[in-house]
Amino acid sequence: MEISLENKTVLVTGASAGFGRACAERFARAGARLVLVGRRAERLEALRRDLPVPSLAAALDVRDRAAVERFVAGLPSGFGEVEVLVNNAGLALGLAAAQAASLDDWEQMLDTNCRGLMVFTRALLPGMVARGHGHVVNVGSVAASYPYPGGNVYGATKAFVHQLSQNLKADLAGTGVRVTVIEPGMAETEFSLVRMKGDAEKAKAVYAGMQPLTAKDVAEAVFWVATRPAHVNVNVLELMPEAQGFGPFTVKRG
Ligand code: NDP
Ligand code: 8X3
Repeated sequence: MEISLENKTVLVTGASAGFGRACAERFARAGARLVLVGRRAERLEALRRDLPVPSLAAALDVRDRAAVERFVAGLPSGFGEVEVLVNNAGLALGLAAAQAASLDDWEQMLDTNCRGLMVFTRALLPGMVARGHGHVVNVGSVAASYPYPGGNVYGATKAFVHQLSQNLKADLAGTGVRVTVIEPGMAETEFSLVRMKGDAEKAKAVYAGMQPLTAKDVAEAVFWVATRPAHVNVNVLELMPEAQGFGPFTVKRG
């Protein structure tokens, strides 16, 4: 039977924009209680006010391990028993070739996309296992599997997310706790604006002349995996715009 998330707590990281915000709205439509995490407090607060369900906004940088651990340990009653963790906060910074890329950008991607996800997961798993149910939904990317020029460390962080998700599944089999990695292709959110360091024209050009995925498309996928019957674990769900495909191998001649 499809799982009901009514009155269950769903914690979404990166809820101030894009996929995270759309996930919060989707789960709220099903009556879930929401914990909204991100750095931009006003955005989270505005979303919290708009949601028709009990929700909690937490301005938190997922890179701050101590702050995340404190936050999870201090979740108030009614929000402490997290049923679904959507590890979505993440970013790509730049498209420079490895030999020219910024090491600071690389570190920020690693700390956000990998460490942040790791700390939230580790903090919430013991409770899920003790209760005998729960679901960790990690947002990966097609960049985990298909390399492209300038993808370097971003793709590597998403390969980490893919492999960690599979290894979590290996550890958690039989505990009642499920693990899924959702791996989208191009989707129009603030992702490219962040990657292009605020250059709106460059960001818009990424989606010119094609129909990208929307945040809602991805949120539907997250919601779908989280509401499958309890005995069903969707391990990996990869989705792309119809207009996106795979590049051929490049060969530099001469
Ligand atoms: P957005 O830029 O629209 O949203 C990213 C979210 O992550 C924001 O809410 C942002 O909030 C949050 N975030 C970033 N850094 C931190 C941090 N240090 N601490 C807390 N929150 C943080 O992008 P998307 O919605 O597109 O991206 C969401 C996820 O999806 C990312 O992991 C991304 O890699 C992945 N993805 C995106 C694709 C795309 O084409 N859009 C495709 C495949 C995967 P704030 O700035 O307020 O902290
Ligand atoms: C984001 C999708 O193709 O820009 O993860 O890497 S892509």
